[in-house]
Amino acid sequence: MFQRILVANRGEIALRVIRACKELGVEVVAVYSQADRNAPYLKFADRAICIGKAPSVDSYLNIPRIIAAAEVADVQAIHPGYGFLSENPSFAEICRSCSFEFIGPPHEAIRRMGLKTEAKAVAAAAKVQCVPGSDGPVVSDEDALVLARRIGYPVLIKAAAGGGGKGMRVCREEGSLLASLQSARNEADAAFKNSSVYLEKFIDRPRHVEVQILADSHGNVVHLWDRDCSLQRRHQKLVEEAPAPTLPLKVREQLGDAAVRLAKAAGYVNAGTCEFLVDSENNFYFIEVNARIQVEHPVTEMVTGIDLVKQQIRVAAGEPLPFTQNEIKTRGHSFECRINSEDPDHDFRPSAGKITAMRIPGGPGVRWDSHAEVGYSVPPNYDSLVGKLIVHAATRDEAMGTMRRALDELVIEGIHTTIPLHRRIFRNRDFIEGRVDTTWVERVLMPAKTAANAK
Ligand code: MV4
Repeated sequence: MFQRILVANRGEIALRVIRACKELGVEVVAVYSQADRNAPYLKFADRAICIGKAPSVDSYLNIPRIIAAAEVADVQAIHPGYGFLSENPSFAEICRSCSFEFIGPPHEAIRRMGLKTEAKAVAAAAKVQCVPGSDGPVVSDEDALVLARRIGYPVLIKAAAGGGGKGMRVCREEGSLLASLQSARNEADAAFKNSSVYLEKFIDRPRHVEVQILADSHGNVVHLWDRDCSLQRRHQKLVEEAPAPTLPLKVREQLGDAAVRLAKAAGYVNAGTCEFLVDSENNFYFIEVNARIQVEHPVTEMVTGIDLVKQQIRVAAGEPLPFTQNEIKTRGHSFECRINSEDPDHDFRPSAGKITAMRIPGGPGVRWDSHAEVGYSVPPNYDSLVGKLIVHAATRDEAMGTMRRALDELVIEGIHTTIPLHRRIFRNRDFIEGRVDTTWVERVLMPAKTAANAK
């Protein structure tokens, strides 16, 4: 096992990794930007090193400064958390060439999975069903017109280097295809410096189901079952749950098998996620791989009893997985609410500032993963996650009740948060009965105000 690890991240996930290191008896070095110099979690690390000014490009995205901190602190490994440099193949490669173990997949796997067209090709080779579409990037306008006609409208244009919905365009008829193609290419080029796009059949109102996988460096790959992350707004997830509700066990087993085949074909090591779209008839289609630990990993931890961050560290240290697929069962049901410092009444505008009062819920089946405390100021420079409220109970119904109760106990004052919205969601009939998809928040829960339906 490593003697000392550096955490190249901030906030909630930095604290989550620090906690895992402590439990493993591994020393842990935190890095921070000037905006985070008073962050309370830094005191839990054995050492904290300032790496630069508040803007991410000067700190959490600055590879030379992070490598310098790792050299100074003499660590053996670097955990990238999520976001920032976590899926940057160059960073993973530089870590390894500087003799720091990167606690994540091999850089080759990150690079390959970073291109959705490549990921789909690996999936197809592993006999994993993908959304019907162009096999690879669209090479010309003529190519696009022929392909779209073959796929059938509506089609979705996606950026090969994309993620989070950037560079995505729905196209409903041939007449608008070439203009949509051009605007998708422009957006992709601006966002990812890569204008490559591909086509897919547009799936109507899909659910977003993902499978957690874990692979060691000895060729063992297992899945830790599924999560449903359909409840989102503008590609920002609001609630996640495990297991995916309404999916028959048979389909869940097929999803898990597909994810393992894909991970094996990709030469994947460490923790990762295979994302699928599920249609109204429970057909599932692979769309992309997330080559990192995800924000919503706790719901999987609650139902499987496996600490994913500790497992990431053990696998990176060369240890084999301590369980086989048959030993991984899910027990009960888990929900997570992402509590953001945003004002849902004003288009989710970020609400930075000082937390003046706080009450953290407790009791049976409640977990609170957060770096925030009273007196902590949420800086305006980074994402707005202030905490994750996670519950676990024997059934989905009971977990709903636990979450409603925990949300009612939770108090955060001084900043606007999404807590009132989460309370509404857990009292909503459609949500309670599992009748939601990726368009539901914007379509049903909070339809955009127009002149006609304002007030
Ligand atoms: C789709 C889709 C419908 N049909 N692909 C959005 C971001 C990217 N990760 C994939 N996304 C989608 N791909 C086809 N062929 C609908 C979405 C989508 C979505 C997917 C997952 C979670 C939330 C979403 C919200 C809107 C659209």
